[in-house]
Amino acid sequence: MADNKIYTTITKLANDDKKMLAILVDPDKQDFACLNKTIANCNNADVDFIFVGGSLLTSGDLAKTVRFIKENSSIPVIIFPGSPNQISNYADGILFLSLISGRNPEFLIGNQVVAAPFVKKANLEVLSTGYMLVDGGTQTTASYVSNTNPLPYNKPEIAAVTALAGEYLGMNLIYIDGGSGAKKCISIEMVKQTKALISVPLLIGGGIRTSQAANEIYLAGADMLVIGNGAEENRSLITEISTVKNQLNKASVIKN
Ligand code: 1GP
Repeated sequence: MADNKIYTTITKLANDDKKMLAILVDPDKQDFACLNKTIANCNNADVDFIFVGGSLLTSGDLAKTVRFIKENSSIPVIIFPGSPNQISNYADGILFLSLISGRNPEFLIGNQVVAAPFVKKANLEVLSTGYMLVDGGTQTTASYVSNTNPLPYNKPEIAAVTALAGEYLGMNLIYIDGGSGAKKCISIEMVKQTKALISVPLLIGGGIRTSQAANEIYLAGADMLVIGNGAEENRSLITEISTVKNQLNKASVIKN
């Protein structure tokens, strides 16, 4: 059975008020030349995790992508699956997601039952994650494919209690996501209210395209940011957000 190395690292950093950065690679969106550049950027910056996955894979090959990253980087690779067939034993871990913002039983428990035996065989570290989609101003593939309504953007209190319910159900991480390519990032108020209510680490993603937005979301209480499209559109973003993260982490050492 896989150990709990990744979760131990995440909780230790979050408890020490240290911020983390994950870069999301969607195998459909990056060919290997492009992926090579992304990996180099991650290796040269201070990226904590590389997530791999997509709501719907049409052309990309998840297993080959994971393997290529593992051959070229020592950054832990975590699968962020859109479906039960996105599993690879070359990864270090997997976000075992339940889409708790939605009311579609297939994405709450059905797909998880299908995936469970394959995850066990792959010997991956399993990170139980309450996953919440929030309306980011455009319909995302994730909400379309999962056939769920995202949480309303301006209802931070619903997000906060949904996250709390996820924690009470035993989920070890909460991930609030505007979805890939969201027009608006998750609101500061939503991050603040959720962080105030839960005690497990909080991941925020979707539509983060500037280091300023990253800084604000970190300060509001996110423990980890997940950046996908922004890093593909602007090659310097990984370094810029990693610098912001390191500045905040230095400041937290001084504060403590
Ligand atoms: C999507 O949170 C991730 O699930 C990343 O979103 O691609 O918009 O950065 P972006």
